[in-house]
Amino acid sequence: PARYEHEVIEPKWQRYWAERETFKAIRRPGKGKKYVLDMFPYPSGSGLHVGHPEGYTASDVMARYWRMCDLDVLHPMGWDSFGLPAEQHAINTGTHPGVTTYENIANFRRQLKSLGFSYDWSRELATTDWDYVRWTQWIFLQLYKKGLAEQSEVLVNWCPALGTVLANEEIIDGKSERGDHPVERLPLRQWVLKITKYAEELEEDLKGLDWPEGTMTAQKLWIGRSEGARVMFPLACSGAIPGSVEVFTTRPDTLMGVTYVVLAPEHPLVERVTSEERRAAVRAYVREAAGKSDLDRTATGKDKGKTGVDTGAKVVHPLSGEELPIWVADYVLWGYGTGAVMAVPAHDERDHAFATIFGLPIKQVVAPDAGSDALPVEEEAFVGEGQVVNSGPLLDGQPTSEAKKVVVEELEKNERGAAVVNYRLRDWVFSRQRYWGEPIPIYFPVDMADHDTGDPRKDDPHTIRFDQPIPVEEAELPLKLPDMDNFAPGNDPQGCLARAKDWRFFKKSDGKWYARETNTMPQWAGSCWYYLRFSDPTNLKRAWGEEADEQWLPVDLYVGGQEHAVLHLLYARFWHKFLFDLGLTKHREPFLKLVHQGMILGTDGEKMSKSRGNVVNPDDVVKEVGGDALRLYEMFMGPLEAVKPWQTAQVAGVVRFRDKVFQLVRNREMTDSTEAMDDETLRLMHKTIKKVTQDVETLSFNTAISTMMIFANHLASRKTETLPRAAVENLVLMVSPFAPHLGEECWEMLGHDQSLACHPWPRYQEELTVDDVVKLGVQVNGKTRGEVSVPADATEADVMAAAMEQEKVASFLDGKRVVKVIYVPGRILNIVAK
Ligand code: ANZ
Repeated sequence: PARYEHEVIEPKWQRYWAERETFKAIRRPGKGKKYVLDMFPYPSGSGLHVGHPEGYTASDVMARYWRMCDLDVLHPMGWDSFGLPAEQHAINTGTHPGVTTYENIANFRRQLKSLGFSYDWSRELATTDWDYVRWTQWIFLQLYKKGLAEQSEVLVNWCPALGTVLANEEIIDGKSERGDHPVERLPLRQWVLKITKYAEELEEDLKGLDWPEGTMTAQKLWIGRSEGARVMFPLACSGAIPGSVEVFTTRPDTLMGVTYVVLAPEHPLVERVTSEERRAAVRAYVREAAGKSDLDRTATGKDKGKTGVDTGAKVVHPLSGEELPIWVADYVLWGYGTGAVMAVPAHDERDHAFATIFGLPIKQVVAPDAGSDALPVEEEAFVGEGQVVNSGPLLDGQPTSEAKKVVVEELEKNERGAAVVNYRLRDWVFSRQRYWGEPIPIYFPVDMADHDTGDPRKDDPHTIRFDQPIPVEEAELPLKLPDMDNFAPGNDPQGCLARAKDWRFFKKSDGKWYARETNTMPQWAGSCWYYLRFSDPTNLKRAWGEEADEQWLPVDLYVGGQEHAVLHLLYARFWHKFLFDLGLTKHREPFLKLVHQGMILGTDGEKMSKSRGNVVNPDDVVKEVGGDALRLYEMFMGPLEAVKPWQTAQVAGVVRFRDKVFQLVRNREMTDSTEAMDDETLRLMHKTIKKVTQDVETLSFNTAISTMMIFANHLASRKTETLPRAAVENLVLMVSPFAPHLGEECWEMLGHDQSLACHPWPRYQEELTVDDVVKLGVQVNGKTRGEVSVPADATEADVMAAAMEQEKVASFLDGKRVVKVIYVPGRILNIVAK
């Protein structure tokens, strides 16, 4: 028998789909829709790796399945094509990053097409396309106009090796996530997006999403909501300096245990309050602290000695009136809360370590509940909850939660504090000093020392007025990158674009000089809204239209890697909420259901990497066994979310299955006669349809495939020349989302002249999916009250559930407690109830 010639059959169907635009997304009146989205790839120079087709096949199975369920499906693909690797390559080779980027895209596109994904290719986009950049810049301008994009001098994470500023999210253990280079803290003028304005919504709206638990938790932790209070400690400098130290605390119940307060070294009060004798010591300390990372500063553990200095100044305790010393210490961070804390050494580990080193008093105000084995507070902080002690008649004896409320009420009454919610989330440092990114569409006036003859392009003396930003006119977008020969960042922290002087400086009709912003956007920008553009990719007048938003948004299923749990998914949600507030989308959240595919490891169980030499190249697999086999294999490897090793021997297994289906259709005659459909085949067919349908609905693709394998084996084992047509056709239809080329080829051989892409998905009859159905009498306290039909091998729990569905049985049990159940399979169910 002729073999399944994948090298001929697969390109044939790929051409067929392309020519007929089989997967063009169109909304029909009265039909439901599904928007199925993959996290679009960064088109790297090395092409697809086998991890890509895993998620892409999963989403493609769903897209194809939903089309067969008569739904309108939007399944697009594009390229997240700004970013460092292309730029690094450009720095190394001198080739413009745009050139390499579009070459890589062509290669990725070829590879994806060889796998038969049912994308609507007419919607393809790249974040580097100028007509896409135009709208990314436009959204930035909207953020700017609403006060959500602003400049600020921030202590940034400057990575000298990469020549750029990195977001906190891009740093792991004090090193850059990319390249593992050291990172320093440095003040720099930056553009910052005020994501913190959306902290509450970002946290709150997670509730309605069908996302993996771990990802929701990661986002929650990142947002870091904590409830507490702000407390004012007035300065006690005998009226010389008015003002107070304001702290944020999550434990207002411990207020009477405060023995000192601490300012972060960056706190503006430090200079003001420090006494003359202490000035030199405090200044030296502040200078030293500036070089340390937040991580080093907050590290806990016995070996991490706390450092600090006394300012010599004092505050007044807001309730007791006692005077307490003000210290400066770097374990208090200037970007969190108010940058100052009230120290309660008896009940906070960091304060305890600090007080122990500097001999500050430790005052217990919370007693553990009886039976606790907590050490005395002199030895170890008791951080748990309990009962208030040593805090006066108002508070003593109160449990922690109650005491928190009482203290806050008391503070509010005296105008010394209030309840507040605090978030760990920081604003998003949005500028990068790199070439290959979207230019930030802002410019600034230039003051020339001698305005008439000066030319800033010739380095004539000038000052750029960064304090007077001007947005580029929307009609002038996109603001394109200048051509350059050298893309290296260099050591000007204004970035490499600062060297493109002819681009940077320009004269307007007012005869004055202006300077463009030379920072570019971070790579995350383009992926913040690409799913919106897919709904309306060729719109020249707007980023996307209202109708497109109504037709396709939100994304119903989003498939992609877990590494994006926090960054991309949080940034995109932030932009989406902003766009929602502008009225540009009617949906509060962009991605309703999210699924992460598990990582595919090498055969050795190690992460695939060039250095280990265990990388499987999808091109090789396609060449050898075809795209369908790769798709089938990746879906058969195990549960989608699981981490799993590549096993070449198992590829042979799915190839045998594919060939078996092909040979069934090719070599046997089909008959419509009902006699050919014996009872066993009929029941197995309905069971298979039911199981495969349920498995696809829950993305349990590996068990769907094994169910189809059993059915294919059953059909192949029949010795007859002829096979029941319905059985074979249903098998072909069900296999087609997984192996679409095979599906189409078989469908054609079966005599159909149209693609099966939108053919109705097979249906099953429930009664034919159970083997032997038996009827059982149901008794309540010995009297027959109903009858249920259940499979002969039903468990007691199944039968009970079926019985409870009977209104009559349920009504006799109403208000009673079931004390015993007697179940005789095949005979009777007796429920004893009181
Ligand atoms: C007094 C206190 C007593 C505290 C106690 C804890 C236990 P989360 O939950 O993470 O929000 N804190 C506040 N601002 C800080 C800053 N800028 N740098 C370092 N630490 C800071 O943590 C809030 C708690 O962390 C606050 O509550 C404060 O210490 C400290 F028995 O105040 B607590």
